[in-house]
Amino acid sequence: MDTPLDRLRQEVRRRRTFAIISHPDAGKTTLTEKLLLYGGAIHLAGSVKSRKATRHATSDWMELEKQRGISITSSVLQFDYGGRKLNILDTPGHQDFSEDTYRTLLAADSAVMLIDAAKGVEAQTKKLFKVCRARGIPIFTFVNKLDRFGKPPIELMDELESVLGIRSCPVNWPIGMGTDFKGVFDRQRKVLHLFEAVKHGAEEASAISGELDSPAIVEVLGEQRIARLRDELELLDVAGDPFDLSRIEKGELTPMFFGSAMNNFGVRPFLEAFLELAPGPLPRESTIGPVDPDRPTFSGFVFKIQANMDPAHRDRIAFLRICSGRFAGGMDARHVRLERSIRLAKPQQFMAQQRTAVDEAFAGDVVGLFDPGQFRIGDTLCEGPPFEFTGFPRFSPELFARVEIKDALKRKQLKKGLEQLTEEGAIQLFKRPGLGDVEPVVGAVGGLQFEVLSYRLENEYGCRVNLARLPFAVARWVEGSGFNRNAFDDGDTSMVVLDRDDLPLVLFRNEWALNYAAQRVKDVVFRDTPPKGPSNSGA
Ligand SMILES: Nc1nc2c(ncn2[C@@H]2O[C@H](COP(=O)(O)OP(=O)(O)OP(=O)(O)O)[C@@H](O)[C@H]2O)c(=O)[nH]1
Ligand SMILES: [Mg+2]
Repeated sequence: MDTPLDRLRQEVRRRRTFAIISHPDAGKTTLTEKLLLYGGAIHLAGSVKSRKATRHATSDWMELEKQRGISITSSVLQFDYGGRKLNILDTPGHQDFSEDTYRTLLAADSAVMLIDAAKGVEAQTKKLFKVCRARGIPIFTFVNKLDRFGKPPIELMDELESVLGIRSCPVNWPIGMGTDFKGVFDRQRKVLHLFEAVKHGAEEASAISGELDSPAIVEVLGEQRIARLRDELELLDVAGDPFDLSRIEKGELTPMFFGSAMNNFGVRPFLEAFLELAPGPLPRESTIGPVDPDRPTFSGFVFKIQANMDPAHRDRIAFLRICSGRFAGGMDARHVRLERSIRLAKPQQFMAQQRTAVDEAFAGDVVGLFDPGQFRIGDTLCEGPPFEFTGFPRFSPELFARVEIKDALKRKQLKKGLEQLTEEGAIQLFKRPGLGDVEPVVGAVGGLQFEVLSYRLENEYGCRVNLARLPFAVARWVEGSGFNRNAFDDGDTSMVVLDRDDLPLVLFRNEWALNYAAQRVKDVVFRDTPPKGPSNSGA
């Protein structure tokens, strides 16, 4: 009979947790939607931006995402496919939302990097690739939008090497592009998949598969195309890197796929190969060394907090990546930062906005926990002696605005809205010393975050605000006996604010102003992250 440890190992082994990353607009949300379609998790795929507003992509659930047709916040989607349990993390590409993307990447064991065939490797893709490479996780490349005319596949392989410094190994190879994109050739199985378009890509595309010389294939493609394909394949065999799983696992070689997410072309071949090649849950670094997923005691970390996902519930959800063991509903776990034990309700499984309670979850899974305000990004939960997961990226805000309320009667809603939305981590909330909750200051890394904040304050809390931009660009926490608030608070070159733990910070106009101030005062230490308080606060 299976012991609990055997069962844990089996469950862990069948999990695949991955993030989809790229520059804006390459098609992450569209591909995610199609993976759900092929995985049987949805029966009709929605689209990111459809004027007829038929059905929206599942992972762009937020009102503002639907309106703008862009992803603003990362989405968690779970489903079973072929005996595997998939946790997909669809991330936003826009750099103003990249904090969320960076944190979400910590929850993934591999990444699917999308490349727009016409645009090649773009700026934001480059940054995200570096983060994945630094973690040493395998990166799978999906070249998208082959239904449009783009760069030749060989050129894209070169670009991966010259821009990202990674060698690639095409697992499949496209036949034609643009309106002439006919299908992909599976180099390992030596089988061709030819596509037939389905209306708007809402349903699965049908495909005929066969060997290169099968009469049905020759009839559709013609001798000439087949001859060209044979030449290209020969060239790849000689010039390309051989398939090498150990190099893929180390992130030294990227398996490459081609397709059109919009038309569902190449999605199934990708999904099937990906599930074969992608690693299961990997160990995570912590204060007690790497934590193995098979470790029998439960542990995990919070990498994301989201308020008001479901308008009917108006609650907050903390997303937990389980790093080891089994999570059962009703269990007690140690909340390491708060130094106490808490009871965990049933874990919630997510399909973007929709949730279902499950009785248990295992290492590798991403689950949601109700958050009455007790979680922060970076928090560790564990059974047994306390330890903390490490390596959380911290961000220092560079843009600041004063929050001015338009209707003074809504002050209560504003306070609640600001507290809850800033807990999500994308916006930091500061108070002015002595002013309490009046005219608080918010800080962010990306300007669009302010737009999202004011939209959500109005939409989710019924509170209209004006965000008056302040002329500061650098925030430093200050410590030391030499710190004199008044000397820094002229409201012009610098300004003093307090963070959520009432620790003082000085906002400066620029680095120069900071350096100038630093030279003139003694016994003051300036830090770009909070000096004490919760470690790994993340925000
Ligand atoms: N022609 C073509 N268009 C596509 C394809 N895949 C996606 N698109 C379109 O490209 C646009 C962007 O797609 P999204 O899926 O929102 O891209 P994204 O990478 O999620 O974008 P962000 O989340 O905002 O970073 C949409 O208009 C899609 O319909 C494709 O295979 N072919
Ligand atoms: Mg998206």
